[in-house]
Amino acid sequence: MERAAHAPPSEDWIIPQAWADYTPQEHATWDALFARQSAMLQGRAAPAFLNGLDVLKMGHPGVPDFDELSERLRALTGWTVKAVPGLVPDEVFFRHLANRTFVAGRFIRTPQQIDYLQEPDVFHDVFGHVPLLSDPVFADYMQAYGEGGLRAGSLGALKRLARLYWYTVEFGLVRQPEGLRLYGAGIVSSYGESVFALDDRSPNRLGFDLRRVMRTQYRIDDYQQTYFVIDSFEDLLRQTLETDFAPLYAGLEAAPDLAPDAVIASDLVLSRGDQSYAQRKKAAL
Ligand code: HBI
Ligand code: FE
Repeated sequence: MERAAHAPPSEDWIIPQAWADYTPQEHATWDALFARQSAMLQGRAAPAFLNGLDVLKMGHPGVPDFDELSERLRALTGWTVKAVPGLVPDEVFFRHLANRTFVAGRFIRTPQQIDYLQEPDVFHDVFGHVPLLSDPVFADYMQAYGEGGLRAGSLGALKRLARLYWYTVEFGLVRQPEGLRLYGAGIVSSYGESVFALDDRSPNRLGFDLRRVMRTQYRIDDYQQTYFVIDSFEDLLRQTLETDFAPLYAGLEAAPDLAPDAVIASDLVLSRGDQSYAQRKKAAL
């Protein structure tokens, strides 16, 4: 008999967080990750991110209770946080974003996975993604992204939107007067990549350009080979709201995809990496 596909818990995939079910070890894992990351991100993460940690009282001991977190967040930008079993179908994800609901995994990594895990756990989703949802401009960007996703429809467009999400929401850098700062959730929730993305000589750091990002492939299993730098969240939101995506997608059909480590003539190159990380990693094995 065919194994039943993983049936969704409900139409919107939302499940109870069951906060009371977290074990003392799971709370301790959150506390250890929070203490290490929030300390090392001072002077590294964008001020809006650090401000989000404060106003949402994320330093409170233990895994955040999504209902409490949502009350604070809703008062600031209308966003709420709901629990889901893990990654949900794009269409479901976009619909939640369009409704200002951020869906977060409730599980937390084991102590053995403290440095890296591939699928998003509650530390990646809540520590990584939620603080910036307290920033009104970024909150608008995330909703606009969700609405764009619902309009995307065709697979080709979904691929390009996924790249936009990847190189901004997950792995974006922002230019501040004092220098480059981190804002992507995949970076700020990772100790190693929070160092690598700003300090290492290996990756390229290129000025953000919507068309360029939508042509650029990405890897999901290791540090990024290129980071894109926005001038501000206002600029990112403006580009997203002002772009008519239909002709943009049509124009991109003729443009070949670019490899994750590519640099092309039209790029605004803030720093060109030597891509030495992969070699160093192999040598270290
Ligand atoms: N589901 N829970 C969850 N979290 C995500 O970040 C997520 C997702 N589904 C799809 C997805 N992200 C990406 O494909 C986005 O580009 C849509
Ligand atoms: Fe994420």
